[in-house]
Amino acid sequence: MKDILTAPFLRETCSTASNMYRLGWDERNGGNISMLVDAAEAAEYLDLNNVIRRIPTGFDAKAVAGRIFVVTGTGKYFKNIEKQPEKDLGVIRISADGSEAELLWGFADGGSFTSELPAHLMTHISRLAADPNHRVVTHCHPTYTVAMTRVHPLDERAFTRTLWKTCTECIIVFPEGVGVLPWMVCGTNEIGAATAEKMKDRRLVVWASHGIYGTGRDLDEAFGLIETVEKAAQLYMLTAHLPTLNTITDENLKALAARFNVDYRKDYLDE
Ligand code: 2HA
Ligand code: ZN
Repeated sequence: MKDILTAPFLRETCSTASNMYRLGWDERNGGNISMLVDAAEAAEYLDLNNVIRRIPTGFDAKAVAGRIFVVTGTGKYFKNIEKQPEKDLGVIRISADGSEAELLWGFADGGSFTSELPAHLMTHISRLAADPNHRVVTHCHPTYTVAMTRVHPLDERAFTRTLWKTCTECIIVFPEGVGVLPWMVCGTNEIGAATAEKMKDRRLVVWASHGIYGTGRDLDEAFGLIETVEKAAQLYMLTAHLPTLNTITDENLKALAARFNVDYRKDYLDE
């Protein structure tokens, strides 16, 4: 059996958490990460028959029964994950009936998975239906994105258009646009279901006055999506109070989409 502390799925989760912390997106215990791990890969590092503890999921997660995830712990600080992954991360498998998480490794101080597990698992279910190669869900509190939700209308079309028009990369990186939820109580099945609904045809959902969810086939994709939204939101917040002399027009956006061959959300641009 190989040493799990050398497993790429664990090392990449640690380094992503550190990056997010250093960018100021994960104050205190803010943010969470979950990533699907192939059973064959997990079996190189873990005895999959050895369940350490069983933790109720709190909702019906049957759609991902038997799937294995590495997931951040509740109350854990992203700042510390790289130094103590065995306490701050867990490797869990969803039980056959979807009601329990079977702990296979981690949460060594008796801890549990993130309070946002419903939003994570429901989002995994939505994204897997859209893309069988989907693997990662990340949540964090990027400063300018959250600031933007305080001063910009939360209408998804308007919010996406502002981001697309703020810097050139946006329509290429997230042509499907961003979903936006009004403020809701976090950590609940309700916000999980609302997030997952929007994730059926998007990889990004903003939570007003809270943060953002980004998903992808790997940690780089999920991280890069959030990073691109945050860059645009920063540019917006730096300039929104000044007269706008230049912008990216709808015609410009169509030309970009054609040049980079991206299937953008057509009704988000004017005729
Ligand atoms: O885990 O970010 O949304 C702390 C949070 C809750
Ligand atoms: Zn949060």
